Amino acid sequence: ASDSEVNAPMTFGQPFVGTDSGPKLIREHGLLKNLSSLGWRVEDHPDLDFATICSRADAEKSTRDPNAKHSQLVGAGTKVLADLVEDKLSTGRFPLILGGDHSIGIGSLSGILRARPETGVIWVDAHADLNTPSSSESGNMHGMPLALLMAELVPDRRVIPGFEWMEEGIKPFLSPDSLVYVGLRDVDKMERQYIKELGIKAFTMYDIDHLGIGRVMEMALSHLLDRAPDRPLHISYDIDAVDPMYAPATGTAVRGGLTWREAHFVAEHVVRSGNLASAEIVEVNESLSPGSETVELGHQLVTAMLGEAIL
Ligand code: DIR
Ligand code: MN
Ligand code: MN
Ligand code: MN
Repeated sequence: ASDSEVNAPMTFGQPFVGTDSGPKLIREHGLLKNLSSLGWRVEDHPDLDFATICSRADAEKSTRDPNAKHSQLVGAGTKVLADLVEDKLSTGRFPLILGGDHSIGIGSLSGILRARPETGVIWVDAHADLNTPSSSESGNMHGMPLALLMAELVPDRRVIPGFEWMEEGIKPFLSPDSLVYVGLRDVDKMERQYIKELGIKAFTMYDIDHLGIGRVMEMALSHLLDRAPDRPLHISYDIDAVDPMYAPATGTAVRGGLTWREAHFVAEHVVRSGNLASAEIVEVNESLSPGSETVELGHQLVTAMLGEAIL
């Protein structure tokens, strides 16, 4: 099997510096060696340089837009990421995307849906990331990636400065029934309404407490795979899904999250389906809790998503 590691150290989707250190730190934990020993032929990529992908003049235009902060930068960066991910998939590789903040999901998913429109998505997160520029209370684009992928929520992305590219070629839209959430516990009022209106399958921390992570993951995969057993799956793993006891080094930590084992189980169970075709980990920001085990956990979750099992 061939794996392509794409490093996407985006920071512009949220307010903290340091989110760009994720790819470097996770690799310093020996990621490439682990992946090789799991049998992957790893094709390593230099970090995407998001600060220079977008011109300074363009960057200025959206820096203070309260509805979609730094949208020119996020838009320019995710355009490049989308092209790269699409290319990797169409040449038969497994893209592993290391973020960066979760706004990179706009790019990863656009590329994935262009290459394989039937993909099902598992979004592991404390948050729903389903705000539109007008519903968002923060204006931070890491809270918007899924809304920008759904025609029902943002039918024309070209109105957002920096996202003119999103109507080019095949329109990559994610159907609400191709998405399942795991780990939610901090959902904004409008996001709650969208989840209900669109009928998006969501497993919150309540469901995990109630049913256990085993049953929840079975139900999550059966939602995506029962009617299409061969469809590819993508997992987008926000480290803030995990309890801050284990993953404090992230920008928007929320108490009451996944335990160390539950976090691993999510990845391990998705791998066992045999359908996983791409994976992403985001929002590791070491500088917010230096010396914590967050990076180690991120590294372990990546190796679990790439197939490491206990036995
Ligand atoms: C909040 C927080 N819903 C927002 N979102 C976060 O800003 O839209 N996503 N932190 O990861
Ligand atoms: Mn997120
Ligand atoms: Mn989150
Ligand atoms: Mn977050």
